[in-house]
Amino acid sequence: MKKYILGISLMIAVVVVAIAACSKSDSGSTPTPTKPDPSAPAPDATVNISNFAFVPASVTVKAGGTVQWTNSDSAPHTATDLNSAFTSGNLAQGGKYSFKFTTPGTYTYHCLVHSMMANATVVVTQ
Ligand SMILES: [Cu+2]
Repeated sequence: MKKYILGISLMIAVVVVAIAACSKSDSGSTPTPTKPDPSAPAPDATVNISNFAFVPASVTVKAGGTVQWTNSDSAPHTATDLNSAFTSGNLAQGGKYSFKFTTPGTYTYHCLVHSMMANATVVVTQ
């Protein structure tokens, strides 16, 4: 009888140790956040292309500021200025494009692939 109890408690001890080891390895495998590329300057404004829309539809930067677009859709998109000041070319999903705006003004742009996508703007202040 004593042997039986000893065996049970030993099994419980093994299970407890296994659970402890498991939860320990879980906390150890917490994914580290992806670090931004240190060689790329941080954008002054970002635009997400998502669900066939530029989000936000208008961003404002100071002259000399950089805007970065990221395509979150599986469909390809472009960010193309109506007056040809800039164009991203086709961005695949996850693709990024940055443009540095040196001249103040309002830049209206659209997607060359999807004419039904609403225009968006970049406002560049002095
Ligand atoms: Cu598009």
